[in-house]
Amino acid sequence: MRSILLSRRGLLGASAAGIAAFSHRPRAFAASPPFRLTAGRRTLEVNGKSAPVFGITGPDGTPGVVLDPGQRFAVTLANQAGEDTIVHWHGQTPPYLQDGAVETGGTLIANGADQGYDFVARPGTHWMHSHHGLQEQMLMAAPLIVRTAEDVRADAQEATVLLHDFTFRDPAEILAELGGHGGHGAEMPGMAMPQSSAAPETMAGDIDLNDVEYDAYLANDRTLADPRVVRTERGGRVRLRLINGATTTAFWIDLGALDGTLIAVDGNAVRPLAVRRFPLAQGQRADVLLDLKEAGAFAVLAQREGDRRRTGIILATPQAQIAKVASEADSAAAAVDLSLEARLAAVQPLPPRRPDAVRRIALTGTMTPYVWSIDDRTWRDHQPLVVSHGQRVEVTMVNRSRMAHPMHLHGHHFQVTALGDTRISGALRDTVLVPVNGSVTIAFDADNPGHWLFHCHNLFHMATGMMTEIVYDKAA
Ligand SMILES: [Cu+2]
Repeated sequence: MRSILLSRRGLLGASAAGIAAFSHRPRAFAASPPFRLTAGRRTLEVNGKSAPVFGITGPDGTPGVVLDPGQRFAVTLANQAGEDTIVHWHGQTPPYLQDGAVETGGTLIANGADQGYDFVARPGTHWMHSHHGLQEQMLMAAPLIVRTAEDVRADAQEATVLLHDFTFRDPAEILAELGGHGGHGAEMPGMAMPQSSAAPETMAGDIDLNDVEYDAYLANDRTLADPRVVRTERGGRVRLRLINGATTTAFWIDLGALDGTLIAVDGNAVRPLAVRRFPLAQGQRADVLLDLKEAGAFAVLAQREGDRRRTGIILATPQAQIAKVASEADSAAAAVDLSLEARLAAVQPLPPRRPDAVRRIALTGTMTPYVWSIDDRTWRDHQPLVVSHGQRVEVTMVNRSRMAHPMHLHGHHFQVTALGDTRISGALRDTVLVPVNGSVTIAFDADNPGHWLFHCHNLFHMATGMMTEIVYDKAA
């Protein structure tokens, strides 16, 4: 098994052997030239079968990028994927033309071409993924970690875990079987679509879960049959950087025997909270501190909501025996919910201020026909949320559909200010779950002018149209 040793007190140098993917060893300071990322193709072995997938890798072949404190996001993205692409820097707050979304002014990168990016990096656990077609389903996703000076000083080994849902099938075929036509809602509203034969969605009372069936669930490209093993020190401290990069799957993170302390969500510090099992919706991140008091091997698991299937990695102290962990839990997990959200509080909340602009949107759509929308409009007929530069904006999202939607706003981090009718001073985030029959209110400062996508992070919901934009020009 390959280990993913990470820097502890900066002891591991660049030449340390065995550092494979997802290493956090500081890379050379890259003030110039820009860090080079390649969006390319690779082959993954899953369930004993090889599968062609995409990947986004740095010069040393490891996925994604880890930036040092103060380092700019100065990146040249080389497209070697064999087709057009564009990559979104999820969690970053760049000028909007560098956001990585064609719909809001970004430029598609042709195969063989490069594109440059240069902006102030926002610290935290973030990620990058294709924002073109269904490439994200084929694993065009990678971590984007920006460390703070405090992270570097902290006596903690860092381990990044990128979760994914994996299929051997062509994602376009899955979308077609769902009855969706893609292209952000090029379908005719109200047109009868065949009901999906591919995805017997899990029924849990009044709600639909898991609209796509997968062949495997991956943590750092591996299943539990052959998981990533992170060697740790006994008595050591580990900082997990968990990223849900799955396209349609929400997970329950299960720390098993370990007591965790949640310290950040979506790259933003929260008041430390003791956790053992908590939800992580598509697009969301969570940073968790673990103290390995005892020697042994400890699984960090991610179990699919409404299902027994799970994935994960193993933390193992030296010489610890690593027992096999079953790929299925004893019982199905519940649907993800707002149980964690209600307990989160930002370390640096937005300054108190009355909102200048208040908007309310309904999350709409159905499984049959498979069309997802906002205010019953797909992207093709979307109504932009127009606000003004400098405003405090509050948006209430009311879920009128039978599926939960993890809603992501590009270019901003918002504070969760109400769950239903209950006001909270919640976490700062860029992605929040809006459960069935629920509503969530968020507030943000309109401090990054441009056009910003605001969409469901279920890839197939977005592909069939569940997307709008927030728009404001620079104040004169
Ligand atoms: Cu959705």
